[in-house]
Amino acid sequence: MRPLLFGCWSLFFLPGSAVGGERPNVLFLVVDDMKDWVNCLDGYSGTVHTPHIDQLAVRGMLFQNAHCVSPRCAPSRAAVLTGLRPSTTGLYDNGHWWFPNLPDTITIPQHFRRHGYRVGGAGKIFHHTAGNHPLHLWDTFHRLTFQEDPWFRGSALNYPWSASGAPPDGFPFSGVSGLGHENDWGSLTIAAEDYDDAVTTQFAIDFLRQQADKKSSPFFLACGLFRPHLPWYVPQEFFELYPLDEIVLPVVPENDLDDLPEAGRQLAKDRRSDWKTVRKADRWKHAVQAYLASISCADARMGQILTALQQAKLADDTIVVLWSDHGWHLGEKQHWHKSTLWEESTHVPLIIAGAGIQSGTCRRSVSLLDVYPTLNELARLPAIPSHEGHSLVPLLRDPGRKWDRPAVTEFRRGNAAVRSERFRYIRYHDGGEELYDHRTDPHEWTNLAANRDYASVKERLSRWLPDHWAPSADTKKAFEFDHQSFTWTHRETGRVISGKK
Ligand SMILES: [Ca+2]
Ligand SMILES: [Ca+2]
Repeated sequence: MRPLLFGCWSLFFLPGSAVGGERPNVLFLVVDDMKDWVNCLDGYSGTVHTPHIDQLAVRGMLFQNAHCVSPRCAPSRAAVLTGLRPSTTGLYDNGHWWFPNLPDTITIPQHFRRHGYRVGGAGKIFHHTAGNHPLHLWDTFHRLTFQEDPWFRGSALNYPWSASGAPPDGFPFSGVSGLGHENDWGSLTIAAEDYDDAVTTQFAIDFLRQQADKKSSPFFLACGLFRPHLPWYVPQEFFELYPLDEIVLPVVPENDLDDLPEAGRQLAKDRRSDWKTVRKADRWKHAVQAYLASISCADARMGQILTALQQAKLADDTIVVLWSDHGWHLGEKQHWHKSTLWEESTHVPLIIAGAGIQSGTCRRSVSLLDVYPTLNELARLPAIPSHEGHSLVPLLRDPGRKWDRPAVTEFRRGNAAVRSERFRYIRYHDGGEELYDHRTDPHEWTNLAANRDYASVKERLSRWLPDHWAPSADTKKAFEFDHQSFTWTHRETGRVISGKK
């Protein structure tokens, strides 16, 4: 398929200012758990304030139908950064960390570094923040630090829910007991600049300021913001953007799950108890408010970074790519959290702008797996033959061009969704199926999988399902990790993987 679609196309097109001159810089912006509730994607029924994302979308190409490769942090990020599907790598879930399993894989920052880029990073790029995030990949890196909370500071892995110790004063800030630390929300009694994402942002801004004087080598800067991931701790000013009486809750039909196969019902049920707890405390609107506030906080941080890029006079020479690792359910399909194969979990913001990329919107169905090959082509780096995504450069040039390739999202071994421009087809490991027609059913309420009129649609989309599912990778528990030397030792084979080679 690839030669037919692409041929020698790329030989004739390179974006604007990158043609023939210096290689473009790359600003790689990652947000965590941000669904399509940004203003320019219109996923939220009320008003969401995302002026900086909207501005970036106006400046570049907004992919309106982009989907994650997997609806959880670790497998989604591993797929984007390695260019390989979970069904190929066996990295299916958050316990499967890419680094100890695939230490020789060339990830995006490594590929750019090998080709002369100065590579910097800050925040959450890979999952998890420490043991899966070797610093030897980067020229400079600032780890995600949860400075606002004494629980976080004490953590060996610098991650909130692995920490122990006394809860911060005022916990639970949401006023809902029984949700656990990870699920809390509110505004903390610290300065806005001390929040974790503000610290990450400041590092990115400082990096950009330093590059303003360095015209000799291009840079690749990855900046990973943690919000709107839980806990939804953001400064009060972002809560104030969303008066409670203006919050619009998702519509959740009581019988929505009746037409689901058993495997679908099970996914919907996973962690529903958190939603029940929230509703029992009469805090559903408050939770939605906190999620929206977290989106706006991330938007503001990105605005600061993009302003710094302009002030350093680097905007014209820098490709900006913005993506979220997956979406989130706030009650849709009676589900709370992520980890499903429905639109709420898979549909994400994806914008590519700068360095001569034209302004526009693209309705074609694309995958985050396409990010790596796209960046390679834009920066004129060698393509990596094993990559399973496809460069979106043809769509950057002509967003309305024919594009028959759907986006495939995989979740755990044997479950996948195929999203074309019009349909979503899901098949679970036990053969259970769902089919939704977005032309008439944007909320995916009516499962058409048993409707014989759609047999040919199902057949056509099912051809894109993985035909092979790799065995599950080793979980982090299969390894002994030495934090000081950043070395993983496989408990059974004795194989040693060093993060400082
Ligand atoms: Ca995530
Ligand atoms: Ca239904």
